Amino acid sequence: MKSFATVLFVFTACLVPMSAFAQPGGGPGGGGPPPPPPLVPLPPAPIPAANPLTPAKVILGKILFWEEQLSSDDTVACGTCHLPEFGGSDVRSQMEEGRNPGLDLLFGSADDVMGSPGVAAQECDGEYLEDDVFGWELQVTGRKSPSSIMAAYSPRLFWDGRATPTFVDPETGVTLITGGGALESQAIAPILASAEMACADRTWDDVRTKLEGATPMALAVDVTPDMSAALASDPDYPALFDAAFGSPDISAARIAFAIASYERTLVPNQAVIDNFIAIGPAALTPLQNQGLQLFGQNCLPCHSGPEFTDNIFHNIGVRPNAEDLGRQEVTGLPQHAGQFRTPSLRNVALRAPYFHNGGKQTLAEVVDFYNQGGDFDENLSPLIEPLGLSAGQRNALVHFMETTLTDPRVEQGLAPFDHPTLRPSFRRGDVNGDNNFDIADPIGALDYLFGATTLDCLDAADSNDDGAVNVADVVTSLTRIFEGGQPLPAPSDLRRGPDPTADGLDCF
Ligand code: HEC
Ligand code: HEC
Ligand SMILES: [Ca+2]
Ligand SMILES: [Ca+2]
Ligand SMILES: [Ca+2]
Ligand SMILES: [Ca+2]
Repeated sequence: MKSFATVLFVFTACLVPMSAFAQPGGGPGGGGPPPPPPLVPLPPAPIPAANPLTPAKVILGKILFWEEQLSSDDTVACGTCHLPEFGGSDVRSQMEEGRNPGLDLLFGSADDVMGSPGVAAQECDGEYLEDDVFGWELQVTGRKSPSSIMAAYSPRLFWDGRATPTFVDPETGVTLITGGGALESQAIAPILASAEMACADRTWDDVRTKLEGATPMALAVDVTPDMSAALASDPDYPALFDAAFGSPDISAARIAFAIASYERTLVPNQAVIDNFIAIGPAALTPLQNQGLQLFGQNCLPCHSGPEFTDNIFHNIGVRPNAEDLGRQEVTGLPQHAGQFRTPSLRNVALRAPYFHNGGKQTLAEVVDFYNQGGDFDENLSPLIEPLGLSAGQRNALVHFMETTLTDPRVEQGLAPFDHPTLRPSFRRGDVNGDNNFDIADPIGALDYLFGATTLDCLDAADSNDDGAVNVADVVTSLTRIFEGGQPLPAPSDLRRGPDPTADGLDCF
């Protein structure tokens, strides 16, 4: 057990004896490290003075965050990769479509990363490009998407911290925020990043022109009541920017200010652990209390405080450093090799797979990883060493993370975590939904047409995209399979994506 094994969550909100959390035989020994700060209620997210929170900015930011038209080809919103129901991250990281081949560029080897599909490589005139790695398919990010929820609490963002507290306007070069602006610094990155939302060489002029001509939320289903109210009085983007900033001009900095303001309102402080913070151990079951004690003994100082993170960088031995240098990529310092920012553990149960590479499927695998002192030891943090936990202790720790850290509003997508439904994504022609387009698909369509089966995604069966599924679609598919020619209509049989032409067909 490590030297701070006796360090506990100090609990001050009510008079609980320290022994309630002490490891048997432990106790505040002389000369040890200082105790961690007390587990106090989660404070509001910090707000930089240069970007005060206003309702008009927050609602504009919420609309922008859920706006698929913010991407070059209308297929990806920020929320596509950051869904509350998945803890502010992306369930596609559990699926083959979320696989990035990693450093060796080979799919299926140990350095693969389970990330998030963004847009397919494309010119800004709309022509798709064959990418060296992903071909005609959607490009996939090289890291797992960390949560957009709780991001407001970190002075630096991204796994490597490259989004800095100082926010510089990318269009003018003027420093607009001198501290506390990591969310603003972060928000401008994906909009011009080609793996995430952008065509090649996308500019802020492109983004501005697009938003000026767009009808906000035109592609969204189930727009939230607060969005509808804002759109009723300000039905286009210039009007929404006018309401938020006092003039209708759209700029990168204003987009960033609005999105950051929205993210600062996402405070997930209604988990079981918050009840514990309010009333003490009576809020927890015995197993949860045991898990909390083990957590206090083994997972601090890194996952500390009501944020459940120190927001700094450690190498905990997830992968060989050469695969992803992490913090060293930002600082250039070899002592930072393989260091990544500690994620908040709030809502962690919703967010599998885990770590910057999405390499662990379950929280039980994560706990086993810590129990053996990490998987790799090059430049390993001295805070990581084998823990010697029994199976029962490991189970209690997993149970604690699974059952006390999730805010039910996040899990259920309730306000302020509510959002429109993004359009379902499918591959045209892929009738059986196995993510391949081949002869099994028109056969499946015939089965459907002769009443032998039902289909989950009728849009996929509508091979010619005329809004109806019939024998003409079977012919279209067979022609494409046996004679080649043009890909099927967008999103095409070459890649997944939403249906650009609304119709009465359902897709789940
Ligand atoms: C295609 C998927 C994708 C899209 C689209 C996307 N993100 Fe992300 N997001 C990621 C990934 C992957 C990372 C981590 C990248 C890294 O650390 O290098 C990330 C990181 C973040 C972070 C930092 C969280 C942290 O703890 O460090 C925030 C905040 C965030 N994104 C918000 C947004 C916003 C706002 C948008 C839209 C403007 C957006 N994202 C669009 C995948 C995406
Ligand atoms: C030395 C600091 C440190 C200690 C001690 C530590 N962690 Fe972590 N934890 C991190 C860092 C850093 C990451 C991200 C590492 C990465 O992805 O490369 C992380 C990631 C995680 C994740 C994945 C979260 C996600 O969103 O992907 C979980 C779960 C987790 N830790 C739980 C624990 C538990 C349980 C303990 C105690 C047994 C523990 N940690 C101890 C620093 C630490
Ligand atoms: Ca690989
Ligand atoms: Ca198929
Ligand atoms: Ca059809
Ligand atoms: Ca259609």
